[in-house]
Amino acid sequence: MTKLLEPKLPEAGLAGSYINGAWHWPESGARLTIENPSRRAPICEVGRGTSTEVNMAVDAARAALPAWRSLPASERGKLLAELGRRLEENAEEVARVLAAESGNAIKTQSRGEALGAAGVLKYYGGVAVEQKGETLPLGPGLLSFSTREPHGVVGSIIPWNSPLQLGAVKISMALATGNCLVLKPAEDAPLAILKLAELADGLFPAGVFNVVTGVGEEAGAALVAHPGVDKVSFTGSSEVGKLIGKVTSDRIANLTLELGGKSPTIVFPDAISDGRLDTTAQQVANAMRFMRQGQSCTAGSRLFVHRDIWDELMPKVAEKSAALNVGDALDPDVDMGAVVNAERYGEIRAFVAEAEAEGATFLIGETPDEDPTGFCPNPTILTGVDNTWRISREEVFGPVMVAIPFESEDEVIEMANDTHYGLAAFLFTHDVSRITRMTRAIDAGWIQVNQGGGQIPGMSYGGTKQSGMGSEYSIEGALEAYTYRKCVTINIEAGE
Ligand code: TXE
Repeated sequence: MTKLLEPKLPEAGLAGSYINGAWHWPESGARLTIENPSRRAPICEVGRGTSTEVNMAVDAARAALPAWRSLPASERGKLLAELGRRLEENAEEVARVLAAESGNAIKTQSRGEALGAAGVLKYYGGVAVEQKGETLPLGPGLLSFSTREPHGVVGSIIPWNSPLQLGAVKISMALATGNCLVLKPAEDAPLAILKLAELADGLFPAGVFNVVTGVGEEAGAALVAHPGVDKVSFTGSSEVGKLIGKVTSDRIANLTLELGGKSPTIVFPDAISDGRLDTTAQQVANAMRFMRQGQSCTAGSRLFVHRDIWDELMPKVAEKSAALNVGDALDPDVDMGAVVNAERYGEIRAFVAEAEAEGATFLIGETPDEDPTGFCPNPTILTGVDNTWRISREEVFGPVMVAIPFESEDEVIEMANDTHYGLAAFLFTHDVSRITRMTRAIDAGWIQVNQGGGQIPGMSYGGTKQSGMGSEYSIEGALEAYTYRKCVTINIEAGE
């Protein structure tokens, strides 16, 4: 067996809350145990912050706001880019912590996530200067212009599936646009964010960037409800997103939501002709995010394959997916690690068991073991499934793909859109007219054609329907969601 890599824990950051430029243990003394899902073993404890820590962090952010928003955007950008540089330099160390807490394999996921997060910080560092306004041609006596103003204090809540990447996006978008931030990472995976806070320590003025660790119903709910939080940005489940929407609408606080998905992957016959079978099958497996245990909001978890190529394509997709080496996320040879905790593992198990009982057939995989040594289910592809079954409609958030044959374009469009989600879609065809028709017809914020890649800085990424509102990863998204337009009209001839 290969030697497992060991993570170096965030030393200063174990207190959990980073408030006003200092580490802080919760006054209540309450702690959260962070576990390694690949080994079902505790890693360490962090503070379990509550409204007390949230209040302190929001106060610190409010105090830091006037000076921070007045800094030239290029100065704010420089600091973000420097954080990106520090993260890049320490990427291996941060990636190990990330793999340990999230279960995402170091080899295929966590290293890439650390470098990707650094790229996001550097991108926003560069484009921060693009916070431009407009002028209005109102005639010679009037000067009218608009500026883009930060909302003020942003409260961001992130999940555990890509904590570092999502954290980097929230930090960048808020800080680049002149907002101060209180970030609450997920209770299952706060450690990589604490490593990032360690790297940021002393870089930003105290109070500009704060982290409060804790559970959703306590620290998370307190942050969303705090009257000193002008904007909330949330990535997580649709259920919690709806709850947050009710709270923020009560006090008309600005809200960005990035929620779940049940994304379709659609493969037409020409996608496997002319020697393309192998690469298309690989990209279909990539789109499913098997290497991230399917724990990605964009996962192409509903595979629609044209009936004419079903017999040729499906064994190849099965072969590519089953070839992944499943195991401990810190094993340098492992491709696919563990799902995040016992609860998620249990839910995935229940989804698969239910589909099996309804008559689904396993092309690969099985109902996960009841009591495994690590929460590492195998890649699973189910056939003989209907698009109306629960497994085809709800977000399983595990390595489970359903595959359904189709015959016509109209039929597959109807099935693909028959969901309350609208986040991503993957289309495999080389027919330009079909690409144009299909991309127009499919309800999704992001459609990839002939590939199953990940988000890149600069793209405007976000969903429609119940997948959320607002977009992230681009300067346009940051300006729309993290600033408001202030219009100023000056009568320059008044009194003359
Ligand atoms: O998410 P939650 P969970 C989906 C996916 C997954 C399901 C449940 O289907 O199986 O959600 O995951 C904080 N007020 N996604 O339960 O609860 C919580 O502390 C304020 C898709 O882990 O939404 C954490 O920081 N905050 C998604 C964050 O919300 C609250 C990624 C996410 O946790 C809160 C994750 C409350 N009342 C899950 N309750 C995606 N879009 O990628 C919880 N939180």
